[in-house]
Amino acid sequence: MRGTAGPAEDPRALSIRRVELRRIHMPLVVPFRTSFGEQRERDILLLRVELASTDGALAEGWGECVALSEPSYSPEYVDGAQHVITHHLLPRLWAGGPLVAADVAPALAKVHGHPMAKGAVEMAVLDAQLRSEGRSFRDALGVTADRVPSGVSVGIFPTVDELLEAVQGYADDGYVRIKLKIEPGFDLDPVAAVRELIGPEVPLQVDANTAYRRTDGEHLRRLDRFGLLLIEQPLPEEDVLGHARLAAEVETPICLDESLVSAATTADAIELGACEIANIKPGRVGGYLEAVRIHDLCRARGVPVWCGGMVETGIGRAANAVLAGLPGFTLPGDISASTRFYAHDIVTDPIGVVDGHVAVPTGPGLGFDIDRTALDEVTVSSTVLAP
Ligand code: NPQ
Ligand code: MG
Repeated sequence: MRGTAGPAEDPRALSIRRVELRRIHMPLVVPFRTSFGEQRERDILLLRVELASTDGALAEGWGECVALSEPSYSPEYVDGAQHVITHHLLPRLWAGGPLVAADVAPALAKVHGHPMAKGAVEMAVLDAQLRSEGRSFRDALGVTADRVPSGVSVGIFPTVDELLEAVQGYADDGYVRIKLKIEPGFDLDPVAAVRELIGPEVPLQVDANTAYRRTDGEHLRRLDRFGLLLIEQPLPEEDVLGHARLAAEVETPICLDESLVSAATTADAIELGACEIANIKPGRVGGYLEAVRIHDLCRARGVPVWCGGMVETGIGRAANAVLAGLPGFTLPGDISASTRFYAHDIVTDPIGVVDGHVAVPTGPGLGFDIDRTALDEVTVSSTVLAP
């Protein structure tokens, strides 16, 4: 099941003793509307793994699954992720013996798809492994940055006036880059109004979440006049060729999000001319280790990358802030303060924005500490699994 650099020889190899699958409901401070729908709360699956080293020491690790409650952003959804983890992923890991985080993806490779479910499992193992070694994710990745620039993603509003009010609030919070969600019928006017509001210098970009069609090139070219950093995922995720044609037609750089499901698809999209900038979301690509590989290949090809967000809790937000410290992340990410979405986070030291930046966590593991009381308050179910 595992490659030749097998865990049998790896002194860090750990056995999974127990896995707790916890579902939490987190209300959003304001509804968040995108071209695929409006969300008012987040239904999130967390994994808590207990790993035992050969000398019997136990380490705990947490993973956050970024699947939404419905398959509207990507084919995965949280109930499906919980099912595939329970019935297809964990049984493969139980069968395989001691492991390190790098063994997880190879052990799960025979399961097709389900990157968000796989990524959550790998994340929990990675967190536990690093904690057992007393190491931070920051040190493991060789990140030297102490902080990373923070961007904010702003939803679709019923009126442009309401959008402007929201953007002004985020500008006042200090975010160094604004991303507007767009869709046909809510694009040119809101972008023009926001550009007018914030002035020509503030970095601005848009995200369509697949809402346009190949025939919309002429329309999207009208966005060129607003000096946008990028247009994110205008076309359906399968339409990589359409994005390549659009990139030739529109001056504003085309950035892919939903289309990039692995390092291989990213490399191909770049070669095809469809991906001038890459949004890297660890969950979407099967985990943080694949995300690092995508960072590396984009860097080698001179393609700028930035860290996307899935409205994570403090768990995913901490890990994303570390990842975004890698040198190829040359654009501000969707790593906003926890308070952008949540009144109460489930970690003791939620990500905050100071001077337009978030601190890169330096603590052991992925760099967060769970606030057990806060976590229990939002927990709606818990299932414990063991081999
Ligand atoms: C994106 N994220 O880049 C996604 C889409 C997304 C921060 O814009 C609840 C409500 C959860 C809306 C997770 C951002 C969501 C959500 C992800 C939108 O495409
Ligand atoms: Mg996006």
